[in-house]
Amino acid sequence: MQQLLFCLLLLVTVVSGTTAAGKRTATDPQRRGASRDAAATPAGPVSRRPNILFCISDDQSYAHAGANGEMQVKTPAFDRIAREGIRFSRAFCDAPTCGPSRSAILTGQPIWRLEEAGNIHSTLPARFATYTECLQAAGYNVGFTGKGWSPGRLQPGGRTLNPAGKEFNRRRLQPEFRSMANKDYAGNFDDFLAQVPADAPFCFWLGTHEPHRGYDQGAGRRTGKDPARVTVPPIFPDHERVRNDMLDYFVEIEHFDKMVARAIRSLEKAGQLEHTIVVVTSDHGMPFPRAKASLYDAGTHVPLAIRWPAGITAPGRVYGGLVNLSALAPTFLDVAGVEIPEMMTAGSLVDVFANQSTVKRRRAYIAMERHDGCRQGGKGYPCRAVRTRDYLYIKNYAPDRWPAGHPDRAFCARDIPFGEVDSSPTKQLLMENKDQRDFRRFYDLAFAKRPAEELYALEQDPGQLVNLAGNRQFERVHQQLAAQLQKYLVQTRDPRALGQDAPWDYYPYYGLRRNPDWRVDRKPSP
Ligand SMILES: [Ca+2]
Repeated sequence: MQQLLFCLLLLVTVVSGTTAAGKRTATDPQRRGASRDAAATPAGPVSRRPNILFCISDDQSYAHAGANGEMQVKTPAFDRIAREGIRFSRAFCDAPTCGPSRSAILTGQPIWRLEEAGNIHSTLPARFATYTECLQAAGYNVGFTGKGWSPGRLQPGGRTLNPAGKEFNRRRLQPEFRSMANKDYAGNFDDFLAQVPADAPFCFWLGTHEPHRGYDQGAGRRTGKDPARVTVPPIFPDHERVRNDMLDYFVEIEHFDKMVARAIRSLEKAGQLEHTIVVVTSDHGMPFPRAKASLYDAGTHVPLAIRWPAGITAPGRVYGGLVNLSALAPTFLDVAGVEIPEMMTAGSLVDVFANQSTVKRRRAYIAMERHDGCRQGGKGYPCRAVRTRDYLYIKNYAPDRWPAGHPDRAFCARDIPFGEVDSSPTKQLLMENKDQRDFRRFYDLAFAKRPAEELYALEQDPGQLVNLAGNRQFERVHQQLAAQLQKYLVQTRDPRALGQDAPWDYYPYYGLRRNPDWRVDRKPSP
């Protein structure tokens, strides 16, 4: 009875714009330095703070989930969370690269505010608060399995524990295909649940290594999928090898979804499902050319579904506002009634849960600095983008550099050409056939240098193939978006937009180095 009363109370307070702790929600996605109530007190003894199960796949584009329209990917768990919660149709990562995207999720800040953490194979400095630490300090039991904050090194940033929480990775299994990790993610979640003290709320990060490459070639066909039925994005040639590459990627997404399904069953068995916010998403888009490690939708538009019976009004909705994944950190703190640190510039989504959106989320912002080490001297590919419902505007700060990495593998730490793009049958197909008429266009889309500004009109060009920057018909939109992007970057203190020294080209690189001669340049003395 007490629980029922609390659920009702929570619903009322969420709808009226306050949390269980009586604190106003932080619903402005672009707020900066907004004053906050100091009330960090968790809800009282009769109240029940929700648990959080955060499920994140590694490299999955928006389109590739059943509920988002791809019928050949079987994702019943994602579909259920969407059906019984909210499906976000315009959610974007903050950066299309594992480490920086995860750092933004944990800290609730865009990557240009995170110093070293703006690069992959780097560190997350301890001075940046994470939602996991804040929840732990407020009495939550916090853990993770699989891929948490990664890849990088903790020690240079002054940390000893993975920012995703205490590690639970002891249980192993024999995966369906060799390319998959042998971690029993759902079993590890069970181990975590078993040690949560009775009545303590918990926060768990279930991060799979799938569908990150490599793949078991032919896995898609072997599970009965039909290459002829694949929807080939317009950024790739419609070719058998591409279709099969995509099927193999689908199989790995299904592995992730099966783990989510098992974790949900565990919550049900423990009687915790109704008290748990379940989030299912990915760190960024598919590991294919012109996707991962690019600011185009294929690299940045991600699946996102959130289920929370006690706090989501009118479940089964689709929310079409523009959302960055960095909004999750302040959201988790908000629902737990924990104070949101001043430095978290992203805004909470609690008003979306209440179906009383007071904030018009018209823009998402995306950025990249150094992804892999694939240019001479450790140079990255600095770029920023603003995505609206109708347009994508990109600013490339160093258009003289190779966006997908240098063609000469001698300049790549991993010793591969175009090192931003993971090796794959699709990449290989483009490189092998670059001199053929039918392939050249796709090769250039993936690997050629790009102009300083790009503008795409999504209604007529959802694949983002025709750059309209410089087209007089779109001059006004172009200027507006460029000004909006610049304004936001200045407000959130991006060194690049402020014309200050941008440090990312000179931070250490802790990734794999197959090429012994590759190194990061020393920062020139002022
Ligand atoms: Ca990733």
